[in-house]
Amino acid sequence: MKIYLFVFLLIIGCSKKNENVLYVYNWSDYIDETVLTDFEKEYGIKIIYDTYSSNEELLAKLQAGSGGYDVIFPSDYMVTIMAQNSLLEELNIKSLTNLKNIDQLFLNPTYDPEQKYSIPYTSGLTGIAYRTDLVTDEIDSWKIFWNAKYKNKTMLLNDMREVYAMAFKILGYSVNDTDPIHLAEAQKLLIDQKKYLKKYESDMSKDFLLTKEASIIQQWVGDSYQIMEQDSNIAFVIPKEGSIKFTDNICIPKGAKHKENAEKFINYLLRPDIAARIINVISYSMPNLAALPMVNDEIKNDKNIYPDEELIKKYEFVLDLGEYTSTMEKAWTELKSY
Ligand code: SPD
Repeated sequence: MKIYLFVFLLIIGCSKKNENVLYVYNWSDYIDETVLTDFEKEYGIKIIYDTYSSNEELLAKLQAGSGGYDVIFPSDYMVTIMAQNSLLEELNIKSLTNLKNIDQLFLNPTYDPEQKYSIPYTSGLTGIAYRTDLVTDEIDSWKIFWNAKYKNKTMLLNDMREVYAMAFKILGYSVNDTDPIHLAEAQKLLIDQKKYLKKYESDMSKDFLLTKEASIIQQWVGDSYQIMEQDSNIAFVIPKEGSIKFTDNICIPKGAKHKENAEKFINYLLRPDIAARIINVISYSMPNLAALPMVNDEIKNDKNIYPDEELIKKYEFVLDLGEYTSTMEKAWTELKSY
């Protein structure tokens, strides 16, 4: 009898313990880690944190049914794809009392018009980070990646949509172009660029720039600013041709085992003090209006981080390309193995 009681209590104990966890899967370098430990202390919920570096990597993980995550951070177009593929839980909006802090302009976006599945987290742009002590040319265009002077010193994001967006913009097309002839033109351009490319790399390219193994990298704004803080010889520029602007979002994947904890965490991230701490560390803007007074002046006054419409008039949101995605994926696989 005693042994049954012991096993019963053990099972209850284990299941109780398991309830106090939260599996978070986020982009690399996209949180202030002290915010995570403070959440653990405040809510008594242990966070198991893991990172990825592209929307496609996140999608593949969810489609494979692996991970067991409770909170994820897909970009705009990826919210659409995931919702269409029943990969997201509907949010209990009533539990998100801090949603009031979010700028109305970011609510009910075209990629989630009823705000069923996603809450906006950050927004940003893709541009060029470079070393001012190694680059002698003035940079204002993506074309710098084809300059033979920087052979083996350039790096592009390991991200299909970002790389083709850059090529499309040089050619004068939309980042969402679906004409196979235009794709072939972009492919030719990108194959030619491989002569000068060190690697397609999203996260580590920042370290390559810091150690001077790379001189010019395609990078997202906040990630660039994170290394600019470490080295004053690094600068960031918005290319004149334009590229991708994005909103990344907080979502709960379908079948998440700790949905209530996930909603507590989302509501916590929407708190003004927490949002401000994250912005001050990651250097991406967040649509949290109530956080702004606590955001460092050099961040909130920086036009690359909080851009005006004029600066980004050639920037576009990525859209889901539907069936055409597989055509682009085939080209991307060929390009990488070229
Ligand atoms: N280190 C975090 C980078 C987040 C970039 N997300 C947006 C990707 C849009 N293609």
